[in-house]
Amino acid sequence: MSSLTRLMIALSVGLLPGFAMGHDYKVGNLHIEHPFASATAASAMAGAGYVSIMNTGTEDDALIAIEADFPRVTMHDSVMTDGVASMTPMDRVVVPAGGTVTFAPGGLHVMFMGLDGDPLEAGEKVPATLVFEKAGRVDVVFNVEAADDAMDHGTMTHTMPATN
Ligand SMILES: [Cu+2]
Repeated sequence: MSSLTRLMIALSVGLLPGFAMGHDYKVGNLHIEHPFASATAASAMAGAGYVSIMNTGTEDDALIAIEADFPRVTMHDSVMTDGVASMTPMDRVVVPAGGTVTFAPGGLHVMFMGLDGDPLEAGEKVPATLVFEKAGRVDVVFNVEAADDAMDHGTMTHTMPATN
């Protein structure tokens, strides 16, 4: 999908009521704070996205899927073993009652896979849908931000072409 198409989708999403109030979202008892993705190298095959989800309810919920316009979108956890980082695919990420789950560099992250020559660029908006077991679906926008080089899991681990 071209940057222009993404931009047009972002603009139309921006017209929805509530969007201009701030970069956070609500569905049921879940508050979704500041979804963002790291800008990637031009040759990157995948990018990493991050978000914080707070559950103010009295029942656990779980994030079970993230949909976006990429060949594949998955959730990963990063585990450091003897100084070597490896990624574990996650089918569901529990958002405990009264708790907060934070996707952040070095830990849980969303992977936008199959960029293939169309990198994530700072300032770009990536529309996505978060799917929760109980609360259901909510449309969000991941803001692409300049990568923090020291912590850039996106560039460090997701550029191996053979892993597509
Ligand atoms: Cu990953």
